[in-house]
Amino acid sequence: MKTRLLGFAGAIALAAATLTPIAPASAAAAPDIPIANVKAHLSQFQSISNANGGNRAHGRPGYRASLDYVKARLDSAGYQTSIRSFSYNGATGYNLIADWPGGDANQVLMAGAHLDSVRSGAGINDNGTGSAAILEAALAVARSGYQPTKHLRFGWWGAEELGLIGSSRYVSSLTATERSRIKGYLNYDMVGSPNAGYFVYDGDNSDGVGSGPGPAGSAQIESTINSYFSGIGVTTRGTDFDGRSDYGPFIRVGIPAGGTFTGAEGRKTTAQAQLWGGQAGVAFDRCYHSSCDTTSNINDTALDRNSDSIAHAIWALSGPA
Ligand code: DPN
Ligand code: ZN
Ligand code: CA
Repeated sequence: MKTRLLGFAGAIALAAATLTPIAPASAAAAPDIPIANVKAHLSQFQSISNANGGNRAHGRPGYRASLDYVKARLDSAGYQTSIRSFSYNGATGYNLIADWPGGDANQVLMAGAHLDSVRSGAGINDNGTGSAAILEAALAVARSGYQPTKHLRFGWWGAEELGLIGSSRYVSSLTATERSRIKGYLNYDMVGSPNAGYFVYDGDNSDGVGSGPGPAGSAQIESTINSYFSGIGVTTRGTDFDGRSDYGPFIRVGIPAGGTFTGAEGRKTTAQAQLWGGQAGVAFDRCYHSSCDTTSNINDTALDRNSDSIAHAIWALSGPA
């Protein structure tokens, strides 16, 4: 036995060395999110729409079928899922909440996307993309066996298109204590626009215009997302918390929020086309809220980059502080 020859001082030194961590604790790296998997979910949403009267809207069978699809994938990956129903406009709506077992229940990181479409079409960019991307990020958590410091929760919202109904109902269902446990909310609504911009919610109001800064902590979310994009050489621009998506109910109660967006009916400027490519003077999504928002209405590069940014944000924000 070598230790017998070390003597007292040597044995202490060996014990100290054994107790010294080999490397400082650091967050595990986020996996690459396979774009093919995200697109497979979009194909499923398209098929669901086709089989259910051409949409996935609140109160229509295509909405519930979309929810059942997402829930089944999460259940088989080991998530604890629950369907929260609500009633709106004479119809039953549903949110889907999925919790990844483990992590600190007092520190919750949440990611969400609206799962409903408008009645005019399948809603593949708006918002099959956000729904599919966070689903695939959730499945990547399960595949990698990631055990984050924070507790992870995902939400798919109903009836966003009718005025952020599902997300509002969810937030108002929480007690003050439950709200205070949510340390961050990441929102993904339209992340594959065909004439894509790379927008990140302007948590710190660094541009000084539009809505003010988000709740404290929103700036950190924004910079975490921006660090992913700068690492792949993509310049982002801020987009205001103008209340048009499901982060609205969260920031109203003081929950820090962030996320990405690739543009809706607004037109890409010349400066933006120089920055990102695509067509100046054309809408980011020409099929916004129309019947042509199908699986053909997707910019794969934008969807891929945004999906990877979601994994990056989830891993970075849920790991050791
Ligand atoms: N909330 C989107 C819609 O469902 O119509 C549009 C939108 C998304 C606008 C994100 C701004 C930011
Ligand atoms: Zn929409
Ligand atoms: Ca601003």
